[in-house]
Amino acid sequence: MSLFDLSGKVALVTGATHGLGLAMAEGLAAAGATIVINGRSSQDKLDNAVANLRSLGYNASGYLFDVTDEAEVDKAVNTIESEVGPIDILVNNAGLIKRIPMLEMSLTDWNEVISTDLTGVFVMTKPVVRRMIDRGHGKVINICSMMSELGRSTVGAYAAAKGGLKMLTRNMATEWAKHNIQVNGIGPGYFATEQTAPIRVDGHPFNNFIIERTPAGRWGDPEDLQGAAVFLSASASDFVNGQILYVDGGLLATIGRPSNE
Ligand code: GCO
Ligand code: CA
Repeated sequence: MSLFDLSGKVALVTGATHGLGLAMAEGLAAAGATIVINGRSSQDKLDNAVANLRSLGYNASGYLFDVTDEAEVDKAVNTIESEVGPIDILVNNAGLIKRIPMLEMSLTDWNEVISTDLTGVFVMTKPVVRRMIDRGHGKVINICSMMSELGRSTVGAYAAAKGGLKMLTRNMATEWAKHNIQVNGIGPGYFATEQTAPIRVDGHPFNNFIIERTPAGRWGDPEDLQGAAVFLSASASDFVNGQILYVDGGLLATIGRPSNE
């Protein structure tokens, strides 16, 4: 299906040594893309993830850099484009969460979340999109969250960053659409990853709460994101711009239900 074919495309997925990033990288690879994954701190983890993708028969490589460091990012984009090829698809997935009540959260913690989850996307996207504009096409996918729409106690900084990322997505789409660049977001619902492991423990009240709160009645499997990632990377979405596609088992569609229903 050529509408969804990514053969010949290079996709960079940030924060993709594990979890949702790695699952999306795999999905793009399965659709034909050459994959570049990024990690921030562990060369070993990065090498393992690349080896894994290669063992599945995919064309993959990895680059270690920090998406919040402008000089490192500029250098990495240069190196990737000369060693692998022009980046056609950028998935801004790198992010972190700190679950701390707001009045107990230090400014240092706040700044760390905002700088990775929001500012990092600004820093990462600029050098990539400059080159996309020169080439006349490109796809950017920003990984948003339920917290782009909803609040929850203890995740104030994360919600502020992910809500900001939704608006940054719309603004990027506004500025670059005329260059044939599509910028969209994916908003994952509650997924079974390392990030949610502490709140997914069997018997943990939050675990039951999420299963009941989600119409599909389960946590998302990272593979549930692959279809959305391929769609927003492929020519099938060439006139879709500035949208956030929520992949949430129906969570945002509903107010929830009383316990006797
Ligand atoms: C939390 C969760 C969420 C999710 C996700 C939801 O503590 O509420 O970790 O923030 O990870 O981003 O879409
Ligand atoms: Ca995981």
